[in-house]
Amino acid sequence: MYNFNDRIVFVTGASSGIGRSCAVAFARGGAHLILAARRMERVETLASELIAEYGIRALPLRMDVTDRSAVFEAVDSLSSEWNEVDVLINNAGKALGVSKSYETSIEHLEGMLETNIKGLIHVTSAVTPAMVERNRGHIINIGSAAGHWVYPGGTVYCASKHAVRALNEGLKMDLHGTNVRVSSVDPGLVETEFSIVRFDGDSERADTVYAGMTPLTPDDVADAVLWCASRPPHVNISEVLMMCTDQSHATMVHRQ
Ligand code: NDP
Ligand code: 8X3
Repeated sequence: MYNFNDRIVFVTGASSGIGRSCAVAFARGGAHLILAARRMERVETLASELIAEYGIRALPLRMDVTDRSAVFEAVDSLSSEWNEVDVLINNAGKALGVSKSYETSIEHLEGMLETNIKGLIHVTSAVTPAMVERNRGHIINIGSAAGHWVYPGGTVYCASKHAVRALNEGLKMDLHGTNVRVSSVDPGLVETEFSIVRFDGDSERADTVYAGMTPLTPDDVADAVLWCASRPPHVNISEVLMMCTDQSHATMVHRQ
């Protein structure tokens, strides 16, 4: 059990999957949580559950990371109880479709770039200056195996996650000489609502992604995030590339 007593942890995309698991894991460690997502009712319910279960503080925050001014307004208006963020988990993200990029709607292509790249930049730019001022903090980006490899049907999603990897590397250099840490946790297949979103709500098709194999769970990824955040202050984990045992490369998945 790691001790995050009284630390402030800000999770984007806390309403589902990896973000939700991160919220639970850090709450178990005693952290206070800012739970951001567009689906407010979900983060409200999660906040109530975590407060009741772990006796921590939790702040549900309606936030669309693609809305630059809304992100800055939300971060700037955090009260003194909440505005000293110790750990920012940039998790909000999505893939849309598996068609060839030139056969995918431009709205879907832009949706991935807006959320996965610009959304992450918005939140990071809003939160990082106060970390630099306090000379402490940790930004943990949820990248992807898709930031290491490109696979057919994932051109723009993979491009967005390659960009996250570059942002992760560059941000560490931007913060060189400060005590603010930057890490990326880059999973392969994780069973969440990710594929349901990718296939526009078609959960039967989403199930086929994980058929006959044992994917990572969102809790597995949250474990890695917690591990990065719990290293001693002089240790910065740059990136963690993790896949389930059944996955050996982007498209190399062992199925029974
Ligand atoms: P889910 O679909 O379960 O969760 C995605 C989360 O992102 C939701 O909480 C959603 O909240 C939030 N989100 C999406 N768009 C926005 C937005 N515009 N503003 C704010 N929040 C947003 O998927 P995962 O948990 O799997 O995905 C989390 C991250 O993990 C993503 O960055 C994804 O790319 C990455 N990842 C996922 C893998 C997988 O196989 N599942 C593997 C590797 C990386 P809401 O809709 O309420 O706003
Ligand atoms: C999500 C994992 O393999 O579907 O980032 O791209 S994958």
